[in-house]
Amino acid sequence: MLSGIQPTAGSFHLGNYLGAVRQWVALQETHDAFYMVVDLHAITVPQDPAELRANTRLAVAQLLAAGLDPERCTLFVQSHVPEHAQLGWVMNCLTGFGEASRMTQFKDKSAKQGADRATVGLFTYPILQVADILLYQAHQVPVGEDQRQHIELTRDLAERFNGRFGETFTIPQPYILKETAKIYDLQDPAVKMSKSASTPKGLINLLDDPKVTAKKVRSAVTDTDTVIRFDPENKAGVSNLLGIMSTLTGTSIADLEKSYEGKMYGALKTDLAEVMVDFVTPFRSRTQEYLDDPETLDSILAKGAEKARAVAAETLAQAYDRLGFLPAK
Ligand code: AQP
Repeated sequence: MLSGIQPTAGSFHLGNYLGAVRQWVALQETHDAFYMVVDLHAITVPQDPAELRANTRLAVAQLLAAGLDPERCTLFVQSHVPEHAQLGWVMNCLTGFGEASRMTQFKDKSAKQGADRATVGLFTYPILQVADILLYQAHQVPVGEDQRQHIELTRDLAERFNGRFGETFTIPQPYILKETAKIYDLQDPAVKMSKSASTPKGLINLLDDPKVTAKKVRSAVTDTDTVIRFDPENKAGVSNLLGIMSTLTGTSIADLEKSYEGKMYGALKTDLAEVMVDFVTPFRSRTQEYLDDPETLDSILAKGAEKARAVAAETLAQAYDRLGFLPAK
C-alpha cells in the first residue's frame, strides 16, 4: 500500500482527509503501508523555500494528528528517498509523449496557469507518481477519484516494463471508496473541493478556526427544493453534505435521510457544523503538539526514510539490472 500527499497548501482540506488520509489511517492496521509527503511533486509549481520546508513539517504533523502511527506504517518525505527521482527518469523514458499529454490533471492545471508558465515537471508529474508507486511494489493505492487516471498510467507502465524486461513490478489497483471519492466545493457543488480551484468559502481547511469552519458549513449552497435526499445528479449540494456527514459520523446515508425526514436544510447544516467542529478542534490541537516537538518529528521521518529506502533501493537495483545498466563496482 502506497500513497502520498502534497505539502503545498499548509492545511489539508476536507477532500484530502475524507478522500485519502482517512483511508490511510484505517489501512495501516491491515496492510504494509508506505505514506509520504511528496515534496518533489510540490516543486512542479513555484514554491517559496522557507514555506515549503515549514509546510512539509506541517503536513507530517497533520498526518500524525489524523492518526498515522509510525509503529504501524512507514511515514517519510519523498525527497529523502532519492530512488523516486531515479526510477522516475526510467519511467519517463518508457512513456510516450502523446500518452503523457492525455493526462487530464495536467491539462486542467496548465490551462489555469497558462501554457507558457507550466513546467515540464508539471507535465511529467504523473510519471514520477508511477515511480512512487512501483518502488514499493504496491498492490493498492488509496486516493481520491481525481487520481484514477494516474493509477491507470502506472498499471500501463508497469505492464510495459514487465513485458519488455521481465517481471519486475507489481501491477497496482486504485483503492477508491465510493462515498468519499470526490468531496465537492461547498459553494459550487459541481466541482471538487480543491486548494487551487475552490473559493475560500467553499473550501474547508482542517486547521481553520472551528468557528470559521462552522460558518462555512452553515452557508453551504444547496438548492431551492426542501427535501433532504441523497441524489448527486439533481441535488449535488445536499448530497455532498450528506456524504460528509455519513462518513464523519459512521451513520448510513439511508439512516440520515430517515432522521431528516420533514426537516429543513438548516437542520442538516447545523448538525454537520457541530460534527465538523468536534472533528477539527482536537485535530488542530494534536497537530500543534506535533509541531511543537520538531525533534520527534524529524526522528520519525529519519526512521521512515530508512525503512522506505531499504525497499526502494532493492526495487531500483532490480529495475536497473533488468534494463542492462552496468553494475557500479
Ligand atoms: N475533493 C476531493 N475529494 C476526494 N479526494 C480528494 N483529494 C484531493 N481533493 C479531493 C485526494 O487527496 C489526496 C492528496 O492530494 P494531493 O496532495 O495531490 O492534493 P491535491 O490533489 O493537489 O489537492 P487539491 O486540492 O486537488 O490540489 P490542487 O487544487 O492543486 O489540484 C489525493 O489522493 C487526492 O485524490
